Amino acid sequence: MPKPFYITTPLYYVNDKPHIGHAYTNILCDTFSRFHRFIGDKVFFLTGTDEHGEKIDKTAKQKGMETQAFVDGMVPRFKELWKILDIHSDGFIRTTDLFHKKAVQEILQKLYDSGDIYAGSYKGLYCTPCESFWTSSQLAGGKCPDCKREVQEITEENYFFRLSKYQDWLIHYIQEHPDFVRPAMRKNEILGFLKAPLEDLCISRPRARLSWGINIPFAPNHVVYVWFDALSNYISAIGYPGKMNEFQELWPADLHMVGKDILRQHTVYWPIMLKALGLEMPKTVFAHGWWTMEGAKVSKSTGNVVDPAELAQKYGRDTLRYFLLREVNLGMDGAYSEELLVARFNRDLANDLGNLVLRSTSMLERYFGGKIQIASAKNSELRQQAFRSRDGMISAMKNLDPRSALSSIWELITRANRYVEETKPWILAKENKMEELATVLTELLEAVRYTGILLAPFLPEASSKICSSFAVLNPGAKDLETWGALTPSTTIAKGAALFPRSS
Ligand code: ME8
Repeated sequence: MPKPFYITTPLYYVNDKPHIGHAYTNILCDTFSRFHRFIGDKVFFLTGTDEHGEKIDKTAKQKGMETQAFVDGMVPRFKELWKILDIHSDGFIRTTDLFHKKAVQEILQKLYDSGDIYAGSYKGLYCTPCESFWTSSQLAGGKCPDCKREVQEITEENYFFRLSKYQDWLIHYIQEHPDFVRPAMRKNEILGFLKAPLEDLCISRPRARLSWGINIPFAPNHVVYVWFDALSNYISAIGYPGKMNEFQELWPADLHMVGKDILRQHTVYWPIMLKALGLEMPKTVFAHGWWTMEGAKVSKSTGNVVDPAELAQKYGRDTLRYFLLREVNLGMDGAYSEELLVARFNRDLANDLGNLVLRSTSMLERYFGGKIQIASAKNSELRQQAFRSRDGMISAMKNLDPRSALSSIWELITRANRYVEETKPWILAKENKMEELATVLTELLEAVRYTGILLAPFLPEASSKICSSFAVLNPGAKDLETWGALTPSTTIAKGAALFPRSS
């Protein structure tokens, strides 16, 4: 039995509600997990929330709330958004889950026992009012870049993780496994970063400054650094270290999808943590680009956020998915604007796809009462295009390229629309060439059926509407093996408009 495809999103900070950037990563992972189910794989899709650390503690305090009560109130906002966007994960982990905290403590203890975590002292420039450490290059005129007050050099007892010991191993690993860090430009970026000596990572925070974190078993006056805690989720969520049988069924992860902002944590800290624990490396860490608005990253801190739930409500969740998947090459940044989204909606969804489905089902109804008259041709041009589109979609998705996958599907949609223009069924009807008309409509509707199946991983709602007209349940690659499923006994109901234009 092949191992299930294990795919993860980052765990999002719960200091604010999710925006379009978070929706993007989850839509990507949802699409990849639907695709793998589509081709017959078992899948485990994990997402969740990152709830410890200074940032969240501060936000809760500013709101005058207990931190636990604050995070408990924020998590449903993420879950609700995933529901609104039709995102189905198999697991949802919170870093405040008890089993996760226990796993992190066991991991810490293991690494302490093996000598990869050691006690040392941390020296840095600290701004007391902002509770932040700064490096000398970050200072503004020698002062805190945030509040412009004096900083002090302080020394703290802390615990460190021996990244330096594994630097040479990591460089070789990345070089020898071209699929480990993708896209290639991010692999080069991280190899560039690894040219300088890697410093050991401070993985503790003194309780005196921060108590909202996981206790370190061998250091009662410290809590663990939030990144060490959060990264461990990818193994704790699937059973490490308590349920090793379950864990072995899923590990290593096939795909960690992350934004390029957290590349270093996932391609330096994380692989070294795994190596030190004696675990296998994930197959691929893919860093996608950023959605920007007016040149700036869409982000909570700049406040230029777009609410994905509102967009889904206004234009439909398939439209939002389609726009995000189609507009940019995976890995590159994309400029977000509502005008671009509306343009995609009008051109690709309402015109190309919506019209194809509506006019072909309407013609079958008008001319033949919705009944297919004859079987489809064995070797038509539409059939050849359909097979090309299927093969193109599948290989693009295996190559982590959903944009090309959609282009392949649109080649079939475009070809089918052109087929209508070329064959002019309304003229055939007028001239009473009913046999020719029956052939044309069968070919056309077969192309629509095929398109509906191909779209399943990308536009689940539209796909299921199309597929249900053709009585295809749980569409998958298995339904794409043959051309000619339509027979004279098939009746196809005219569907409602798939993408009615918003006013
Ligand atoms: O970094 N464009 O959480 P976070 C595209 N808790 N994607 C974006 C984006 C944008 N403008 N803004 C955010 C954290 N994202 C940590 C992760 S993992 C063990 C811990 C997406 O809430 C993108 O996936 O800041 C990015 O990596 C992630 O949200 C950051 O989410």
